[in-house]
Amino acid sequence: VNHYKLVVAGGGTGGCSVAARACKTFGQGNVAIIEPADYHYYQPMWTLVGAGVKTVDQSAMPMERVLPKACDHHKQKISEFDPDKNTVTLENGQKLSYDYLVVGIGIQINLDKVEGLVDALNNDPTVCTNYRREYVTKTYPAIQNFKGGNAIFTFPNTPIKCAGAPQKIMYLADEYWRKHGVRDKTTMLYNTSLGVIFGVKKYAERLLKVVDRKDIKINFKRNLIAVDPATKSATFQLLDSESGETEKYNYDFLHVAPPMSAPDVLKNSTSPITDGAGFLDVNKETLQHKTYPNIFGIGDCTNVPTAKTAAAVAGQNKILYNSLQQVIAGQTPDGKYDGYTSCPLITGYSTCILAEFDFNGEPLETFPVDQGKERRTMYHMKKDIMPEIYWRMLLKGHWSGPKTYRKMLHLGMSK
Ligand code: FAD
Ligand code: UQ1
Repeated sequence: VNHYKLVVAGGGTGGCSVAARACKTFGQGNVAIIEPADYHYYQPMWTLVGAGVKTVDQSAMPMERVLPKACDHHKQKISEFDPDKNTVTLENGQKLSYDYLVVGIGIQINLDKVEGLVDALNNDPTVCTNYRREYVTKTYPAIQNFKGGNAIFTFPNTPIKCAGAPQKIMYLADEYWRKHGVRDKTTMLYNTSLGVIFGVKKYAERLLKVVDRKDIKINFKRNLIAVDPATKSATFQLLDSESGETEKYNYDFLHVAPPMSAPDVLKNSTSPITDGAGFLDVNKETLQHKTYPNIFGIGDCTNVPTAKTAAAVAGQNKILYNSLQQVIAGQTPDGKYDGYTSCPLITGYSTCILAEFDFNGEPLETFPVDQGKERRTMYHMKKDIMPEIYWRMLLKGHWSGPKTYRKMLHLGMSK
């Protein structure tokens, strides 16, 4: 059994940002990072990849280039957590033991939970999803080849990462189809499992205006349960119907936001480390595990009750690292994560509503302007500036969100 002072599970946004901080102080050979993937993807770019603004290669970096040099990289998947023995088992059977464990293994995408979806994604060029590397490159050709008819965009009946992404691609497609003369031959539908367009009232009100202006029809409480590429039909469960009624729609274009869940490996831990829904059970303010004080969690795999985004990881990584240092020093963590998260709601090829909010769904805006307005500046921030902040600062452990800037820009008057 190899022993490490710190094991970091996952080399995604959260894992990298914490490992980068830890490697500086723990030194060579004391930190292991366990990550099976060949590439690290900047997933927030995938909306723009789907819209033909960026290429998928621009969102990719070889994993070796983003993981801190001073950590030992195990290119493996974790197959089991054993929190009582302080070990993790890798897929090759090797066990690693740790003093401290940080879990950042993301959220699991369950394509197989929608009947026929995998078949449709593999064989029907009009069905796409920006949520997966292997399918995000289908979206733009599908938009370009669309000649009118029914275009349907879905939102699943589960927690998802970046809850704005299912509608951003819809606004981009609308603009594309208007420019290319097919929009007047098109019915656009947003079929969402939710009862609202967005969870924060201020931005929901503005988005309803966007949908109205673009003549998109929203059907609330519709959950995609089956896709049949042979008949080009999509079946939705009516979530308000007690008798389990369904509705069938013909599609000529279908963008799916697939169902997601906590990773199975967390639920299969030898002793429970998750909450009832299967997400890692951590204190939402300190990110320390509720029953194992030497375990910490970051990002999409935790039950921190905020929108699951890279922006939230930015708000969390420094707080997690401080908690870890306090525990090592024998102190009680006193961090107070406020739930900061952000969703750049792209509403077209040059506009964006920059939603930023906290645990209470209260806006927590960085700039001293009304960010609920569609703005060109915010579009450029999202397209050109955020990737730089991500690769150069967040993954290197130098970005803990815009809080300092928010305070400065609001002359100290903001939370
Ligand atoms: P991830 O970055 O997904 O990393 C998880 C890592 O764990 C992966 O590298 C994976 O290979 C690894 N892993 C999984 N299982 C195991 C295992 N068993 N053992 C070891 N390693 C494992 N966020 C924003 O802030 N703004 C946006 O505009 C935005 N848009 C988005 C658009 C799309 C289409 C998508 C898909 C996401 C978007 N996001 C956005 C969300 C953002 O990408 C995620 O919230 C963020 O990457 C979460 O970081 P994480 O570290 O929790 O998980
Ligand atoms: C952010 O910090 C972040 O993480 C790097 C994102 O993920 C890509 C974001 O989308 C946003 C909006 C932020 C917040 C940063 C600023 C400057 C408002």
